Amino acid sequence: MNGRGSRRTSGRFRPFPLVAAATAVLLAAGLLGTGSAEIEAASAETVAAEAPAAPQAAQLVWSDEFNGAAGTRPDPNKWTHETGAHGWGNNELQNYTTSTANSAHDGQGNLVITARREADGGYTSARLITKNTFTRQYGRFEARIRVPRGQGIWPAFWMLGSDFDQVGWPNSGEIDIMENIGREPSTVHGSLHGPGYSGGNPLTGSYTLPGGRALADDFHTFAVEWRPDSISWFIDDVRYQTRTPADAGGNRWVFDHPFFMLLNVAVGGNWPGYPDGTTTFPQTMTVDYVRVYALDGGGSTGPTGAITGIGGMCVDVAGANTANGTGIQLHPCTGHAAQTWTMAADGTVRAFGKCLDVASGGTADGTRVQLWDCNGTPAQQWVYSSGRDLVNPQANKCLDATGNSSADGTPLQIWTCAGTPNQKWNVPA
Ligand SMILES: [Ca+2]
Repeated sequence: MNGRGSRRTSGRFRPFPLVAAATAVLLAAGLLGTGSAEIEAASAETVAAEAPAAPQAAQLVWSDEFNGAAGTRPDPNKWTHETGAHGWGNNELQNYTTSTANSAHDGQGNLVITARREADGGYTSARLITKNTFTRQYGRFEARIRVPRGQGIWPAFWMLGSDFDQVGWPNSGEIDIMENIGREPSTVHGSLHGPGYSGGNPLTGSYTLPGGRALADDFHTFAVEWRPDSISWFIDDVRYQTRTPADAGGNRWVFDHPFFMLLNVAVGGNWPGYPDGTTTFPQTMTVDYVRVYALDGGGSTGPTGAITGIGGMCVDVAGANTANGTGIQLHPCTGHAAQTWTMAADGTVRAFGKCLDVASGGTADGTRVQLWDCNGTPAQQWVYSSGRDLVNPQANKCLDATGNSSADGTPLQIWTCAGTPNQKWNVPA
C-alpha cells in the first residue's frame, strides 16, 4: 500500500512497567492471590491471566494452512507483499521484498518469513497483507507461530482498518494481536491504536511466559476475539487482556468496520532498538496457520418462546424457510419453530439457529428485517426496552410491523420509534 508509517511511531518506545510483567509471571505460576496491591498496580496494563477460553461455537470462515510445496511463494489469492525500505515510520532497517528468500512455504505445512543480513550490510525481510484479498469485521483471528529471536528483531501478527487509505492511521484503527521485541524474549504484547490512543499511548497489555521460557523456543497460538463491544487477547487460549470502548476514555472506538491482517518481521526500529553483536541472522518466523472464525458472541442461549405484537400476532419466519434472506412477518401464533425465538445473551434474537437481521446492515426507515446466519454484526443486535420496544441500536430504530397492520403476512421492518402499537412486542422472559 502507499500508506506508510502505519503504526508505532517513536513514541511507541516506552518503558513497560516492570511490575506488570512480573505479576503476569507470578499469576501464571499461581503465586499471587487476588486483591494484592501488585495486581491492582498491574491491572491498568496487564489483566491477570484467566481460565482458558476456547472458541465458542466458532465457524471457520478463512484460513491458510500453508501446505504449499517447499520453496513456493505465499498463496497470491490470500497474501500480497508490501515492499520497501523506507522505515515504515518507525525507523526500521529492513527492505521488504517479494523474494522467496524472505517468504516461502517450507514444505512441512508452514510459511516461513526470514529476516536476512545481506552482504552489503543491509537487511531484507517480508511483510504480507490480506488487504486485497480478505477483510472482516469481528471474529476470532488466530495464528500459530514460532517467533524469531534476538535484539532488534520485531515480529508481528496484526490488523489494520481496511479504510486505511481513506481515513489514514490511526483513524482506521490497528489491532496488534502479537508483537514481540527481541530484548523481551518471553513477553507478548497486544495493543489497540486509534485516534487519541496511538503511537506511544496505545491501549495495551502483555503476557510473560512463566519459567523464563522464550517465545521463540516453541510454537504458540496468538489470537484476538473481537466483538462489537470488546476485544480480548489470548496466548495458547489464556486470555490476558480485554478492552472495551470505555477504555478509550471518550476517544472514538474505531473497531467497528472491516480490518485486514498482516504478518511481518521487522529489523530494528524505535521500539525494539537495533541489532547488536548478540543478534544472529538469518532469523525466521514460522507460521503453521492463520485462521479466522466467526463468533456467536459467546451467548447464544436465553429465554425462548413466541414474540407477539399488534393484534396478538406472532413474529414468524415466512414459510418456515431457513434460508438466509427469508423475510420476517406477522402470522397467527402456531407454536411452530418458525415462531420460536431465543432472546440470546449476546443481544441477538434467534430462530432456527439463525439471527433476526436488519437487511444489509441498513439504518433507513423501511429497511426490511430478515433471517440470516449469526455473524456478530450490529445489524443483529436488539435491545428490549421497558416500553416494550425492540430496538436495533445501530439504526436506533424499532422493529415495526409495516403499515401499522396486524394482517397475516405483514412484513417486519425497522422504523423510527414512534410508540405505536405496531412497534410494541412481548418477548420471552
Ligand atoms: Ca500448517
